[in-house]
Amino acid sequence: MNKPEKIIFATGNEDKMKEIRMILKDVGIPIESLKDAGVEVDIVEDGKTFEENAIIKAKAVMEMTGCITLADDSGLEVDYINKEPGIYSARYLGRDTSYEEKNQNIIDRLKDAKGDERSARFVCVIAAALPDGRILTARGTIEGVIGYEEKGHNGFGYDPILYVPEYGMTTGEMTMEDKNKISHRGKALTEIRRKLKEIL
Ligand code: ITT
Repeated sequence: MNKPEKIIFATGNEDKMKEIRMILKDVGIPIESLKDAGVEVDIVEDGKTFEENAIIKAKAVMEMTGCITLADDSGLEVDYINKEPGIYSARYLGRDTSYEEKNQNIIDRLKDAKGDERSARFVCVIAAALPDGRILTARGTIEGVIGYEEKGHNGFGYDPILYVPEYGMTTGEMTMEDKNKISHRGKALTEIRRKLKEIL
């Protein structure tokens, strides 16, 4: 396949896009967000898994633009509450509810959970939809425990409550550079990049 002119990343989440740009900065192909590409679309994420939702987003934008399109579906799984909020992470308690409230709500729901019972992880699935119909996917996770209070002002979303014991801090206390080296998104992007390299 000829080297593509550009790759579209089908996300409307600017915080994700910042991390993605940093991780993919040396691929040598311009990466455009939906905004950069002038694509306005409201995609219904009605899949039952991160994989299904990532594929739905990537395919919809590839079909609209004819370009190779990547999409990220990600979220927080908290074991004590049956892996909630999971694929509903962005919609948990309503899209417009602040993350301060969402995070506090999760901390409150874990008030009786001790030690290992507080285990949780971020999951990220990246899908790539190619104009010839091929679909690739890659999954990355980062394991941690839910903290007893929010910590850190870096990152976004649920970062202040995922404490990573190995690093002695939450992902919200890490610099973006450090988070990207070990994060669910960093791992999934590295893997999808490897898979794309094999065929481009
Ligand atoms: P797009 O669908 O437009 O990409 P979105 O924010 O709706 O944006 P998702 O449906 O994949 O994306 O929801 C992901 C949510 O999971 C995100 O809004 C955060 O609440 C949470 N999340 C994902 N990655 C995260 C991270 O690295 N740090 C903190 N929270 C994260």
